[in-house]
Amino acid sequence: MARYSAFAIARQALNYHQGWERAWRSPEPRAEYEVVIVGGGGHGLATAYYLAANHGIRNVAVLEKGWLGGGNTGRNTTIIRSNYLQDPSADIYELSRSLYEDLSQKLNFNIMFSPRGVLMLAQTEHELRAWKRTFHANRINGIESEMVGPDRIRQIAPILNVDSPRYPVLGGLWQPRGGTARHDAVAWGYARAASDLGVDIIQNCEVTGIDVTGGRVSGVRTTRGQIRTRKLCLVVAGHAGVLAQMAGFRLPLESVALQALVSEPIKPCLDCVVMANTVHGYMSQSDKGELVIGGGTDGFNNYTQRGSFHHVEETIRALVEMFPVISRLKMLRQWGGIVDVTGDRSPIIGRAPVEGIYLNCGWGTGGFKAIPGSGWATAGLLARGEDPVAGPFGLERFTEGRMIDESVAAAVAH
Ligand code: FAD
Ligand code: PYC
Repeated sequence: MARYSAFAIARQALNYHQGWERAWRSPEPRAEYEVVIVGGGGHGLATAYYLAANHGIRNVAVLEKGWLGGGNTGRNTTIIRSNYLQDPSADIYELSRSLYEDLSQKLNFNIMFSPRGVLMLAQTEHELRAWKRTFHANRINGIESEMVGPDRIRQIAPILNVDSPRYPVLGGLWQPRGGTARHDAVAWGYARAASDLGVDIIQNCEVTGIDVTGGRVSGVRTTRGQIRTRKLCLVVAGHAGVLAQMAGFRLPLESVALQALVSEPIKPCLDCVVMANTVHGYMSQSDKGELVIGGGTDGFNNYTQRGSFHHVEETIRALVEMFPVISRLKMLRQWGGIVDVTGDRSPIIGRAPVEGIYLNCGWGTGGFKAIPGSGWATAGLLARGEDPVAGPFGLERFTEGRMIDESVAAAVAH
């Protein structure tokens, strides 16, 4: 595939940009693959890319029922940070964050990684203690984060109402190399690079059944025919339970809608990400000037990809309290995604109860930041049968009682 560069843009400009080739191939599905990945979101595509790039396994298909990134990957608010509490989480989220640093160069695709800093506010004594504990855990795990007081917070985010009468800001956990990236570019960048290495990316291909023969996976049935495989990786986020049911097992997950909204675009006024978990809302500003706003999950399980109205009201009320200057802004659009939430708010990466089936799911409200690290670890698991980073996240932790409790770090109420 031709390399993207400033010279390529100049060359194409001479030809009115008529000569660009398609970013990834669109092949017909073959009858059999060494590895089939279901789900063309960030995690599925990154897994396919690292299988090819790190392990030389290229006989791989990614099957996506809609379009790439049309699930949660293209619907999230793009916060990237690694300030988690538990050691296994520190390993995977910091691996991920560090891979984001030069991902644009590695993939030759501008994913617009912007390490603008993420600030998580403490507005109660309890929250302050929780963030201090996380800060110390971060230090032990070599993750750069900092406890900051109200004066420093005034400098970091001048439009923030630090002296808010209901919940004054007492401090915060600041991760200076956290930030954002362009979500769909992450999916497209991995897709293009994986396709270039020989991975078949097949859109509009819904998996409707999973064939299990003698306790082992033998293939999938899809809207574009049957495909044989002995290694099947399910990476379908909110639909993980549906796919598990096709293979005859259940997962400890709940699927709920999480929603976000953006305001009309305004001039730059906020150059970091701020999360206010006590009042419950978070906000950043996109390069286009829109304020990107998110709140909590719906209180009931559903597959609507919309989210309920009362959450919009609650979230806006919280953010107007914290950022009074936004009170007159108009909302531009609102949407939702179906997130797959586990009991300990940590993901599942590991083998399924059916031989040959592997799982990457349970990222819940926080998996965008994890895409590179998760793809790296899942590819290792598929290629070698085990992976040091993926290891602790196996399904067996729920029966062995080895929870990886990240209910505070998950940051979004559910
Ligand atoms: P997805 O991107 O959902 O991909 C799964 C794919 O599987 C979909 O494209 C779907 O179409 C496909 N699929 C489903 N069933 C089938 C089938 N039968 N056959 C074929 N394909 C199928 N995380 C953060 O880290 N930071 C944030 O700021 C953040 N904000 C969020 C805000 C919102 C509103 C939402 C909804 C989520 C947010 N998240 C955030 C979470 C993050 O978006 C997800 O954890 C992550 O994108 C999951 O990626 P994925 O590849 O696993 O799933
Ligand atoms: O995981 O940081 C996060 C997050 C913020 C909003 C949704 N998820």
